[in-house]
Amino acid sequence: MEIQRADFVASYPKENLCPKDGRPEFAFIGRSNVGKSSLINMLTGRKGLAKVSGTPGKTRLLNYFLINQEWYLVDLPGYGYARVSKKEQGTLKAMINDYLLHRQPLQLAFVLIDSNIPPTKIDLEFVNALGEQGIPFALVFTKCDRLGKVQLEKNVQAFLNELSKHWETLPPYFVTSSEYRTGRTELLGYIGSVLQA
Ligand SMILES: Nc1nc2c(ncn2[C@@H]2O[C@H](COP(=O)(O)OP(=O)(O)OP(=O)(O)O)[C@@H](O)[C@H]2O)c(=O)[nH]1
Ligand SMILES: [Mg+2]
Repeated sequence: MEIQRADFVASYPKENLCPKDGRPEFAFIGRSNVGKSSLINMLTGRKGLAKVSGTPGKTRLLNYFLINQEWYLVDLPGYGYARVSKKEQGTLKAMINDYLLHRQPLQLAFVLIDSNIPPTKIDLEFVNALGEQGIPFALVFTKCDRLGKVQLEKNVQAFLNELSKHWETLPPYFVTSSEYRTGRTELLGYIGSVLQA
C-alpha cells in the first residue's frame, strides 16, 4: 500500500466521541519516547504530521489521521509515564482501555517496543493484557538503527521468548527504523492485507 494522502482530523478525549463513519482504523501505542510520532511520520512520509518531542508524555488524547481518505491511523497516548501524576495515569489508562475494548472499527493495534533494550515488565504486561482481552495486535520494534545486528536480534528474540511462555501463537512483528525507513514496506503491506481481508 502507498500513502498518497494523510490528513490530521482531530483529537478526542474519549472513545464515544471518535468518528462514527465506520472507516477501519489502526492504532499505534507504546511507552513514551518509544518513537511513535517518528514512526507515524515515516509511514505517512509527512515529516511534521505527528510532533516529535523532547518532552515525553505529550500525547494525552486519541489523535486521528485520515489516510488516503480510506482508513484512520490513531495515535494513542503512551502507557506508564513516570512524570505523570498517579491520578492522570489512571485517567489515561481508563481512556486507552475503553478505546481498545470498545472501538468497533479497530482492526489492529500496533504496539511499539524499543528494540534497544531487553524486554521490560511494563511492555510485557501491556501486550499480555491485549492477548487476554482478545484485542488483535502486532509488535513494532523501533529504533533498530541504534544497535548492531546481533544485539538487535537478541532483544527481539528475548521479547518473543517471554511471550511464548504465555502464548502458543506469537503476534506478527516488524523491525523498524524511522531514520532509515526500515520496515516501512512490510508494515504498510500488512495494513493493506488486513484492509483487503
Ligand atoms: N536513531 C533513531 N532515533 C529515533 C527513531 N525513532 C525515534 N527516534 C528518536 O527518539 C526520540 C523520541 O521519538 P518520538 O517519535 O518523539 O517518540 P514518541 O514515542 O512519539 O514520544 P512521546 O510522544 O513524547 O511519548 C526522538 O529524539 C527521536 O528522534 C529511530 O528510528 N532511530
Ligand atoms: Mg509522540
